[in-house]
Amino acid sequence: MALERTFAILKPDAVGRNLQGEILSRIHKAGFKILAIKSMRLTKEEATGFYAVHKERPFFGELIDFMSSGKIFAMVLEAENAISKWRDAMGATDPKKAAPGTIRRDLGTSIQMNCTHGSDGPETAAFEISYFFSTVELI
Ligand code: 3AN
Repeated sequence: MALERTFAILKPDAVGRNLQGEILSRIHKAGFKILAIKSMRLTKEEATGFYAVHKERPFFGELIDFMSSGKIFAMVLEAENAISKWRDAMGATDPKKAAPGTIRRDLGTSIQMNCTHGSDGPETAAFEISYFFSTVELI
């Protein structure tokens, strides 16, 4: 199995609660390599472009407000089966429904404030990585 890359975000709720160290430690223990990482605050326009696929959903406005409300950590993670492996480590979108031991179950506080984002497939991962990182940042 070839190495795969996925895109991850530590959302404003996680950074605001100073959970970066805890979540990065889980990422290392799960066997990912952090290929690239940056801390930034998204503008509403940048968040809207990132979440464009969700623009028809009823929570879109709230999602954009939340994702631009504070600093995030954006990351590219590398591992075998990185996309599904990171989604497994995060757990279900709703922390109440996420399996015990997952990041969202242990640290998330609501379906919106669920600490982390992860790409849901290879095409999404390619788009999301290129939205945040240039080729030279991924060498
Ligand atoms: P996931 O991030 O688990 O792939 P999606 O793609 O269904 O979940 O949703 C994208 C993001 O939108 C989620 N990470 C979550 O923060 C937010 N979200 C999803 N459903 C709701 C909801 N019912 N109310 C508020 N925010 C939501």
